[in-house]
Amino acid sequence: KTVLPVVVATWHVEEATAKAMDVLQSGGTALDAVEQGCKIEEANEKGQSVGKGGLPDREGNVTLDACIMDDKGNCGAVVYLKDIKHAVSVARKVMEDTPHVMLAGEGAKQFALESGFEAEDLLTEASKKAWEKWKIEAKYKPIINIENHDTIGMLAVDKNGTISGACTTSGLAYKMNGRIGDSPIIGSGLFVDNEVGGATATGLGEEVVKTVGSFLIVELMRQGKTPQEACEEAIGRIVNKPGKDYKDFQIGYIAVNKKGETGCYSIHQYFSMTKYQDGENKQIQSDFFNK
Ligand code: SD4
Repeated sequence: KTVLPVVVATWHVEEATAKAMDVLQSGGTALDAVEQGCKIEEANEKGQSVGKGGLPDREGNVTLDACIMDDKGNCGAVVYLKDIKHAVSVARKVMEDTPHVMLAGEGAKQFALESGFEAEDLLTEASKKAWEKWKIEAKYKPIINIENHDTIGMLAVDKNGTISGACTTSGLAYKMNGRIGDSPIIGSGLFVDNEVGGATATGLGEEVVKTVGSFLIVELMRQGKTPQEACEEAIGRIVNKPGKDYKDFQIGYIAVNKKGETGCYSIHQYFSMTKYQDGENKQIQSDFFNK
């Protein structure tokens, strides 16, 4: 049974995984595949947690976080990027065209504009309305599983076992101005090691950062765990922390290894992974801890 190539992504994003698989099958690299796949969701205005149409921070700013990592261990990231919807492509440019790994805010935007990206208002009418409604009570509480479509983290393994990954988000809705999550942090929201596999995260970023979740999953796979076992252990590190009330927040992890085996696990129900493998592109409901 053919298991390579394979593309996996967080949540229900079949269009994005189809795009990535298409890139792989037409001879593109795993890096091209994850970038092109993520761009589908960044351009989708209906998705209120990625790219254009993302929900703003509590002051009304839409700020994007993204990162990308290739099979050679190169990586690039942008944080607090305003007005440029394809944050994942800017992250790739940071990786390929600068001596740095991460650019933030004004500097990231300036670099994007100089690289030919177009500025546009990312706050859509629908997101503006949602924010105005939120302001009436202005209670900050991340809601678990807002919808089945959220931050996108994507991993692709080409037919030769070459792995790349990307992660892109507008972060948590109504976050404090200036807040950065896990999604652009290499090792937290995403990690790829071409010897072993890759992992990516969605959910309450603060908790992913505290446990360096994606790096942890890749290291567990290096020690012999399957992607599924590694995701479960990484969720275990979060839910078993003393005094942590995991009942109030969601985290979902997905992982793939070099052979094309995949896994996913979350704290609560309703997390899902989209997987394109062996001619089938489908959403898989994730098993979860809190039963
Ligand atoms: C963050 N992990 O900024 C992101 C948000 C997210 O589904 O995944 N939302 O913390």
